[in-house]
Amino acid sequence: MLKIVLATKNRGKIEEIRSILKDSDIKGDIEISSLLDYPGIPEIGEDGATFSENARKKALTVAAYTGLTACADDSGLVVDALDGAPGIYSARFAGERASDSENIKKLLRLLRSIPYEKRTARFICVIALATPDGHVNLVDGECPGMIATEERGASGFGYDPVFIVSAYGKTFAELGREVKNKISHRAIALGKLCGLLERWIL
Ligand code: ITT
Repeated sequence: MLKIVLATKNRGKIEEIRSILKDSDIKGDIEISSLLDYPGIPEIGEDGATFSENARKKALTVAAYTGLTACADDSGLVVDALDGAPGIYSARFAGERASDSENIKKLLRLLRSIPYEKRTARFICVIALATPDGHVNLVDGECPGMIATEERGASGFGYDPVFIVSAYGKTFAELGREVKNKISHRAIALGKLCGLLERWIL
């Protein structure tokens, strides 16, 4: 049994990662915990210039702290009309401790005058898997879409109520967990991670 600690306190991420891994071929071979089980761990500063640098740092720090294999997700929303913002700053777009709703409000305000066809965006997710002895593997996933003009739907977290998946014409928050977890940036990255873990464990 491989013990993996998810290097995050974000409940939205934890729920999605747990649920996707529960449906995978390696579900019987892994035991998942998260930073919610390690409340004493010091805050990890996200000072990298890319999703990959931040994911790598979070995974290595948590693997060293816990002595377990650690899996870190660094993700965010890249909006073309904003030159890639909020990008790696997605969690703190409207300020250091900003809520999801404050971040969404700022995004919609900045895009106020941008017509629908120019509101193209994508979610990016980079996942780093690190061992306590300092080895790191990186996988990634992307999901293209459009930014809505108002919030729609109640499922998910973060920017889900304003991210429209073009193929469905609905936001992630309207599509719900089951669909999101099949097509999201995180689902794609985790699919690759499972392939990697299968070769490790099985
Ligand atoms: P950890 O660093 O503890 O994992 P965090 O929330 O700070 O938690 P990130 O730095 O990776 O995580 O920022 C990711 C932000 O991007 C997240 O807070 C959301 O605002 C947004 N985001 C990422 N994936 C998303 C998704 O699937 N749906 C909606 N928003 C998402």
